[in-house]
Amino acid sequence: MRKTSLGLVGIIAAAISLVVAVPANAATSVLYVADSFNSALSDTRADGHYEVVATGLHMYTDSYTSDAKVAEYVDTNTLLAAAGEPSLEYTNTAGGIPGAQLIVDFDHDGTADGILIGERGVYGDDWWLSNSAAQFVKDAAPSISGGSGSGYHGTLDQWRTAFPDAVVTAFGFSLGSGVKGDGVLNAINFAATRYTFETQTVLAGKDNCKKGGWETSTSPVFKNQGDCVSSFASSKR
Ligand SMILES: [Ca+2]
Repeated sequence: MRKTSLGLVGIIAAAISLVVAVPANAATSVLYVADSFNSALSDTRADGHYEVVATGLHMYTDSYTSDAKVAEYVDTNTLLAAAGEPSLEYTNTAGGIPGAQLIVDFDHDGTADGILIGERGVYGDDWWLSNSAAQFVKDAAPSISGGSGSGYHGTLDQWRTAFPDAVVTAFGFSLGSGVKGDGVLNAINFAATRYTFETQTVLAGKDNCKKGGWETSTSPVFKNQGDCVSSFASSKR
C-alpha cells in the first residue's frame, strides 16, 4: 500500500520547485558578506538577521513586527534589458520567503525611481512596483490593476517594453517586514551570473603570506607573496 501523505519527498519537491534552472553557461561570482552589500541601501532591521553558512546566506526574522525584515542590495549598472529573469535560489525552513528586488532608474537620468519586486512563489513571472515609486513609472506600468503585490505590475519583458532605457542600479532580496521566516539563500541569479556568498579572508600579518597563504586573502587580493609581505610592511601592521 502506498502512502499518499506529503512527507519528506513532497517537502523536497516543493523546495526544488522554487529553484529556477540556470543556463549551463552562466557565470559565477561571489558576494562577500557584508562588504558587497550597499550599506546605504541596507534595510535589515532589529528583528532581522543573516549569516554566511557554507556558500549560502542564512536569514531569519524573529517576530511579526515591522522590525522583522532582512533586505540587502548589491550595486550594479545593468540595463533592465540585459538583466534576464533574476531569481533567488532559496531553501525554506519555516515561514515566509524573500522576494527578489531590482532598484531601477526607469528613465535613465541617474536617479532611481522605484523597486520592482519578484515573488515567483506568489505571483509567478509578474513583477510589481513599490508603492513609493515615482508617479511617471506608475502611469506607464504594463498593468494597472489589482491581483499583484501592488496595483502596478507586469512581466519583466513588459516592463522592458514600457521602459526600454531603464537601468538596474542594484539587485537584492527582501524578507518581510512583518514576516517571520527562516531559510537559506543559496544564490542570486542576475544578468546571467549566479552569485553565492562568502565571508572575507583577511590575513593577520606578513607571516600569513607564506606557504600560499597570500592566495587565500580576499581583502585585499594579492598578486603574489611579495605583494602580500610588502603590503604589511608599508602599512606597518
Ligand atoms: Ca530616474
